[in-house]
Amino acid sequence: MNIDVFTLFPHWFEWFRGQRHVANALALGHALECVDPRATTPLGAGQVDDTPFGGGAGMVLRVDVMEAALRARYGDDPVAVRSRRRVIALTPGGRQLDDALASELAAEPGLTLLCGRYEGFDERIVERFCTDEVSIGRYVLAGGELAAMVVCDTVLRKLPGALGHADSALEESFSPALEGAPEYPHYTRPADWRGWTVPEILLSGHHEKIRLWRLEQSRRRAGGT
Ligand code: 6GU
Repeated sequence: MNIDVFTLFPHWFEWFRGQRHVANALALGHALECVDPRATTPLGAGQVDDTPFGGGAGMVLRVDVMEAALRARYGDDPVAVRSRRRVIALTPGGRQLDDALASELAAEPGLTLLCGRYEGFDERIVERFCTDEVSIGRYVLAGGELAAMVVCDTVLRKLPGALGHADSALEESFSPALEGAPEYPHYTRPADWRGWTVPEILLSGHHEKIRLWRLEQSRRRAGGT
């Protein structure tokens, strides 16, 4: 998997790249690279955005600037790039990210994430260059960078080998293995702390009963029973 993040703040991702599961994924041969549209802007003085037609607050990322950045990266018309690669605009009003979308994206060979700033993108960027619009929730962030990190985090941890334990990403909250429900509760030592004891079943060594108990707990958390 190779992920390209188009952002005006590439250095923000240096911290993210150091996270254990991200570093693991990169060591396995996956790539996470940042592209700064300011580096290839056809405008003077590093300009990348402009005031909105029709008036209003804020600045809008220009379509010519994003075209130049995408062309420089992929050596092709961005309109053609999107027919061979998932190109995602991070927007507050996009398709809401969930476990199913994360799994779908994790199956792609490559992802391009476009981070908007200020008032966001000129709509032609989204309409002509992108395959998807993704949001991480119904609230507004100052820019797409944190959302892009959230997408990268949940996608990269699904790649084989990114987590320490191979099964960690299989049976977790919202996964098909748990019927889309939240995960069951976990406990560790001490088995008794201030009289707060651990459910006895977990100490029984009875694997099948434990499996069924966990599934029931998970269903209960989903509001089932
Ligand atoms: Cl993807 N971008 C911004 N700016 N705000 C958001 C978001 C994305 N998802 C939720 N809020």
